[in-house]
Formats: sequence, C-alpha cells, structure tokens
Amino acid sequence: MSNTGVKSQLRDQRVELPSWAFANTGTRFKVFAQPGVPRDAYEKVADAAQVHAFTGVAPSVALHIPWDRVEDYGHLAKHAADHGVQVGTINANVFQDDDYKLGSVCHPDPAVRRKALDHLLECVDVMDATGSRDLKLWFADGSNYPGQDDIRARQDRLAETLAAVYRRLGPQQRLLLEYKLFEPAFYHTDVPDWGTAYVHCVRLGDRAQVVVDTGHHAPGTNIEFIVAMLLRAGKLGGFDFNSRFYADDDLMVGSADPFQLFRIMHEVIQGGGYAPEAGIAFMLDQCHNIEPKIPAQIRSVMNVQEATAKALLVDADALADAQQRGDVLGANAVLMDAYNGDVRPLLAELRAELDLDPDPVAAYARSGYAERIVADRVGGRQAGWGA
Ligand code: RM4
Ligand code: MN
Repeated sequence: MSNTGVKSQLRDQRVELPSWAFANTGTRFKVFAQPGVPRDAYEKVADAAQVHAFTGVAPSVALHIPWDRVEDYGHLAKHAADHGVQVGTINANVFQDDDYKLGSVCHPDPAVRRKALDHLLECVDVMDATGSRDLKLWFADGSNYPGQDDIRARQDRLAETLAAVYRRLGPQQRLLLEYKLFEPAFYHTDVPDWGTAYVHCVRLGDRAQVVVDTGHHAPGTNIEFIVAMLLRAGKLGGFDFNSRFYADDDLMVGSADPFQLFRIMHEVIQGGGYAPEAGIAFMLDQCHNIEPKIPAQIRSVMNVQEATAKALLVDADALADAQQRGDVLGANAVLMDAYNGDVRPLLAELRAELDLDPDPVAAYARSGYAERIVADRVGGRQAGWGA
C-alpha cells in the first residue's frame, strides 16, 4: 500500500480509552495517589477528551459501572459530546461486592446470581441512556480448590445468565465476553480462554462476540493465532489492549512487546478486521500506577498507531507470493521489513494533515492541562478502584 493509502487508513482508526486509566490504581500492596486525578466520571471523561484532542483517533471512552455511576447517564453522554468525545463500551463489575466471594453469575446461590444479573441488566439500561453499542463482560468467577464447586453446573449457570442478558439487548447492541486465564481464582476460572468464550457466544447468537484482552493469556501464547481464528469465525468483537511481562500487568500497550502488537494488527488487517464495517472495538484496558496517566494514554494510542502503520505497510502481494513459493526466509523478510521501518515521520505527517501537533506528548505537556487539573481538583475524593 502507498504511504497515502496507509495514511488514509490510519486517519479512520479509532481507539477507545478506559475511564479507569485516569483514576488512581495500583497493586494489592499500594496505590500511589497522583495529584489532579479525577474525582468522578465527568472528570475522567474530560481527561479522556484530552487524549483525543492530541491524537485525533480516540473519540470514545469506556465506562465501568459502578465505578462511573452517575445520577443521569444521558447528562454524562452530553458532557462527553461537549468535550468532543462519546461514551463507548459499558463494562460491568460483578467482582467487588462481598456477596461475590464464591462468584457472581456462577455462584451456587440463585439469589447472588439474580443480584449479578440485575447489575448486568442495569448496565444495558446505561447503554440505552448513553447510546453505547457494547456491553463488555468479564467475570472473576472461578474456584480456588479442586472440588470446591461443580465446574459443569457453573457453566450452566453462566449460560443461563448470559442468555438473559442477551435477550435484553437492543438490535444494535452487542454482548462482548472477555476471558482470562486466572486471577482472582487460582484453581479454575469459569471463562478462562477464547474457546470457552467462543462456545458461549455461538450459543447466544450473532451479537455475542469474544473480547481478546492481550494480558489474559499464559506466557508464550500465540495471541495473533487466536485473533485469526476468531476473525475467521466472525466472533472477534474487540480488544482490550495492554502489555504484560508476567500476568495481567495492564501496562501500556506496545511497551513490553511492540512486535507482538504488530503481529496482532497484521492478522487483524489480513483477516478483514480493520475495516470499520467489521465493527471491531479497539479498546485500551490499562492502569497507570506510577506514570502520569494522560500522557501514558497518549503514548499508548501512539503505540497502537505505530504498530498499525507498520502492519498496513506489509507488502501483502510479496508476502503471499513468497508464502506460495515456500520461500521461508523471503516471507519472513517481507514481514520484518515492514516491522523494522520507522513510521514515526508518516504519523507526524498524518497529524499535521489533521491539524494536530506532530508530537502529541510534547504538545500535551505544553498545554498546561496537567498543571490546571492539579490546581483545580482540590477536595473531594479521588477516583480509584471501587469508586
Ligand atoms: C479485568 C478485565 C476487565 C477490566 C478489569 C478492570 O482483569 O481485564 O476487562 O475491566 O480487569
Ligand atoms: Mn480487560
């Protein structure tokens, strides 16, 4: 593809930001609070809007309920629009309540399952008010000890609840099911892998699709293969992008392994998942525990852009030709040529064409926004996990 072709594809790229990336987060050992952190969903949306203002490709922000609970979601959606962004995916949270000690939708007690279902249905009400397309479900459900609960019965409970949620969705809304290998449960997890998520989604119907969180696999897993398989099956709903060195580290996407991100984007493009009509949600799911949050989100969006630009620059004809001829080294070289190129000048050009500063991180630093929020956001309670 020509540079102009690549730029026009990059111009249409959309990366969704997570509201929780702007809040205080940490590990179970310590949360280091940062000055200027948002106190509520309105301030998180305002911060997300900054990331869009400097990158031009991040016009939506995902909410997490109840972390982002507000009185009037229509009003929050209007606030987002006033800031030049919109509310995106609604993330349900059925993992932070005492009742969920033994699980939520898979819990042995029907009353707890009902409570979890009610929350998921409430999230669809939120979607109706914000105009969101996607409901993203991740369940912390599982067990810590062999024999603790009946694995098969838990799958039945899960299927039943998912079906009830699916029935409630409007015709334009989707259910995105996310899997995660382990944590917080350590023996078995009820949705541990893409196969389990896929099986449930197939049973539900067309508007149920799988979310690939890049941090939710065993070390060494070939994630791009999973991406290719889900795309072929029409079941790739979206990504939660982040980087990991060990487990679910939630570091900036493209920081630990930019080559993996490139390989994933290559499969997305090859499999037709990059076209806007494919409807795939490219979301970030990250926590910035020690680095400043807004610049970290800007950096992350740029990392996604860089990986995408390189993947778009793969000479697809030359690659197919080398593959067909069984030219192992030639095919690999075509891919590596694209990966090893420097796409930063191209992205700088694209930004100039979009009337943006070619260096978003520096432009944000110069804007004075960081100093302003530190001065303005005095009093109140800073947002964090669980708030
Ligand atoms: C989970 C999962 C979800 C995210 C929460 C905060 O591990 O990745 O997508 O919403 O963390
Ligand atoms: Mn996730």
